[in-house]
Amino acid sequence: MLYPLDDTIVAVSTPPGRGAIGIVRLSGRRTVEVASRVFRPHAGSLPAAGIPVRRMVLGVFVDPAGDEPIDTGFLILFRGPRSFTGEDLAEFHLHGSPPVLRAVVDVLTRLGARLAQPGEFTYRAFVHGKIDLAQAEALNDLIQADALWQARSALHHLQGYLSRTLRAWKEDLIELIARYEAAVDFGEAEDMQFFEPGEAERRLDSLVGRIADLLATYRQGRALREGLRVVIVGKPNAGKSSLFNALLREPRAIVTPLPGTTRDFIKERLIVDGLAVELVDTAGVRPTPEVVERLGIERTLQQIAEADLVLWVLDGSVPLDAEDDAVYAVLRDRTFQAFRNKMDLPSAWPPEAFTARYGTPLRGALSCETGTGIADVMDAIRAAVRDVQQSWRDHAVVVTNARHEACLRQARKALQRAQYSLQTQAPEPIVLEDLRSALRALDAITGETDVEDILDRIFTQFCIGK
Ligand SMILES: Nc1nc2c(ncn2[C@@H]2O[C@H](COP(=O)(O)OP(=O)(O)OP(=O)(O)O)[C@@H](O)[C@H]2O)c(=O)[nH]1
Ligand SMILES: [Mg+2]
Repeated sequence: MLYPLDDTIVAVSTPPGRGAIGIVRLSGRRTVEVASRVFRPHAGSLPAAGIPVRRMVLGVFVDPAGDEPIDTGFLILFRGPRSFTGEDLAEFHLHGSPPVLRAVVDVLTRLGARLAQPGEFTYRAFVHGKIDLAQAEALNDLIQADALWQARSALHHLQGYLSRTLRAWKEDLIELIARYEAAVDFGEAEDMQFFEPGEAERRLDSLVGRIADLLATYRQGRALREGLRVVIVGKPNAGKSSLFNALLREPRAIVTPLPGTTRDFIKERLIVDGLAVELVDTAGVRPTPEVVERLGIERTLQQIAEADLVLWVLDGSVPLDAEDDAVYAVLRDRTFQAFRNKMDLPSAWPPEAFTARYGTPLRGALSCETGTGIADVMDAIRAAVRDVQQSWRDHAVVVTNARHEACLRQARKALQRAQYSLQTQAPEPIVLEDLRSALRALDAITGETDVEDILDRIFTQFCIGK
């Protein structure tokens, strides 16, 4: 147990600071008793039966020690299990005045409530089965979101779309396991047929296919939750930091005429059409750098490897040279958008020279000095943002969380081992081992590890009848 469950917890649930309202939550078995001692409903607002459930009741919050009023406000009472935490829960909607909220919490702790630990209300919701682990994570993502699409995709998971998909797959897997269990336990003795020929293989193939499809959504899904990674690369002095600043509309990165100014990458967050974008300025890539610069370049390579979109900035005022070739060498195996910078200066090469040298055309031309063409770069970012949003619309469920992705990979790996065992006609217990480990991996996403489920299947679904 992460936190104890048998006491009553209290916390201010609105953010610290002053506001029109402040909400204090109380949850646990003594909620009704404690709430009745501190809250005096206004005359007429209370039916004879006591505080009504799931209704806002107007009244006064008092300190029962001296019968001193602390604030007027509302009480909403929820009775477990029909509450967020799954147990009795009270919300006091008071004025958002820090001393008032502090006094209310003091009174409630004096009456026996304990100050809640971080996430403790949600933990209780999880333990009481109101939400699963993936939903608890989604709830946190929703609260932590700083772009609308982060919130939107988190809400989707909070509403249980991922959980329901996984549940259906787990049921298929449990059925498969149940039949194998039966085959191991009873098969030989009873000479019973637990699978049609080829049926186990078909079921496994279908599961592996569905998991692979879901895994394929992660590339875009990660961008929904963590932000789209846009990395600016190019040779030293090309104007990468200038572009970075222009996109951010603030002089965040140092710009100088000296090549090798940016030594380490710099990240800044930007919201583009409701999606978080992590913009990364990097150290210029060149073939023969000195030590510090070389370390910077290694980091640039790392950033490129993790990028969702690579913007290659070229200097149009100096000839294409070995330094540009060095940049191309690290980009050749991936997609990038190339922009020729410094178009306010006399041109040292025609656009076709780029195509001839690197086999792909420039995406555009710009000048960080005059601002021309910055909008085209923004359009390239917008297009990548739209791809992520479209991918979300195109899929019923998208994996956004690295932990979920790792679990899915594990599950797929175990199922692939089982496929291999089937092909090579390995004994049933070996197949079973991998099926069970795949189930554990899927269970880890939603946070249930349920052998009972498997046992149930055997005894309720199969009429072994002895
Ligand atoms: N005329 C002109 N100068 C530019 C333009 N963009 C950048 N510069 C200048 O080019 C020089 C290098 O710019 P930076 O933005 O520091 O280049 P960088 O690619 O970040 O360089 P490193 O960090 O050294 O790799 C600076 O003197 C800028 O003022 C442009 O569009 N036109
Ligand atoms: Mg720079």
